[in-house]
Amino acid sequence: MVDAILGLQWGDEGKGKIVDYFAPQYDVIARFQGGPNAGHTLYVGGKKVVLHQIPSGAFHENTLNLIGNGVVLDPVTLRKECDTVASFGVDVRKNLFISQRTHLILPTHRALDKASEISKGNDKIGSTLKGIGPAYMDKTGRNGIRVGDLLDKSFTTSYIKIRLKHQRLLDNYNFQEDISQWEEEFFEAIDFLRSLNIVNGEYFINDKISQGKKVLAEGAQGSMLDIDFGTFPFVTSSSTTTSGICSGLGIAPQKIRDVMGVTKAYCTRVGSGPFPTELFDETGEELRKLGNEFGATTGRPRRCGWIDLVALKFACMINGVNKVIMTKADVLDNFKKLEVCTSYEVDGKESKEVPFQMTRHSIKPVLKEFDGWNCDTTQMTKAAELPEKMTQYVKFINEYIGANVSHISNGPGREQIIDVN
Ligand code: 2SA
Ligand code: MG
Repeated sequence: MVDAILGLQWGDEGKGKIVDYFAPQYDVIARFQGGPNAGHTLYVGGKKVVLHQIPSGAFHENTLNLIGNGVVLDPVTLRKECDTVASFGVDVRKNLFISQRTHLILPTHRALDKASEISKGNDKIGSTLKGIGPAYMDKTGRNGIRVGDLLDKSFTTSYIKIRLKHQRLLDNYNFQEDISQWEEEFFEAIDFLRSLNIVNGEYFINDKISQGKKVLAEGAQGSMLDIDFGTFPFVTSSSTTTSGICSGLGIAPQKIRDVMGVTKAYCTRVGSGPFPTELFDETGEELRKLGNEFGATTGRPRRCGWIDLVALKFACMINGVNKVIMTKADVLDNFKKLEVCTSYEVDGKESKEVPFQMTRHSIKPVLKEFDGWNCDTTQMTKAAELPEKMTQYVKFINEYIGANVSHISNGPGREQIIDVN
């Protein structure tokens, strides 16, 4: 049996905290896509930890963590992160497993990411510059190197071959950067990676499922950044939606039970691309300040706006979401008025659908206003304590998207989450 937790917006919905909260109910937490572009923030014993490569179950003693084949892995980031979690007493040699089919991010992938972004000028994607796009390009282009290849004698030859190929591309971009330091770190990290549990991920996960173990698939980024269903080309390069779980772990669709979608009570986006409900005024500024909306990986300020129910309903449809977890509801505690987007005006015509190409249309959000609840909800622990106006706000969202809001998170702490079912 497999359940999933994934983002329904443009990432940063608070998946890390939610995975950490549910982790004790599972035996295995598995990442199925993305890479060090992810920034999953958790609080462990009051200390903030941001995970990029290691699944968010790392801090639970009896939970195994799998980096699946659908992930792209930067050995340097992984190594640093292993040191971080080890400082909390976690033994990665006992609870971390890596699929041999996982593709590696090479130093030249990072350089290519940067070169590509520079070449795009104002049209840049606003990538995290972690080498994600180029690494996935080498996977689909059938050039990449996989974790299992590290165990083979031919690894260095394959590395030199692909590096030469990349150098020609970088020359084409006229991009120059000394990556010798990165390479040194990379090879040290490769040696470290060889000492970890490299497994046949498909058998690993399916064996666990047949033994009756419970698996939680942990998504990174969000549905609107999906390579197929997101706001292309302003997306990431992986399948962030439910379908990515099957291809990114090697499990059959019938094995997936609950799909828990995470959404903020408002909306943010980091990087370029369309964002119909974006606020450019002091309300947007207030959301950024109160919500501490800065990239967990890059520190970039996130763009902020009202919750977009058109996009949220679309994400629920694509993912087959049956439970919605609403995070950062407390960030709205002090707003007198709230708005939610119930349809788009696309080229002057009202529509409740996400259009094929958001960028080519002028999209105006049609907004419905709600009264704010204007009280501190951060100490509340039961659904019955929640202010009536918040309940109304959530009820409206619930009915619109046709999925059940099961939990409301009212602060960053592990204990700040309310079961509203
Ligand atoms: P990339 O690096 O190729 O995946 O970038 C492509 C687009 O995907 C966006 N993206 C993200 N959006 C939100 N959160 C992400 N993770 C970090 C975080 C981001 C950060 O948790 O805060 O620290 O800046 C993430 N990763 C990728 C990215 O902004 C591009 O729009
Ligand atoms: Mg994040």
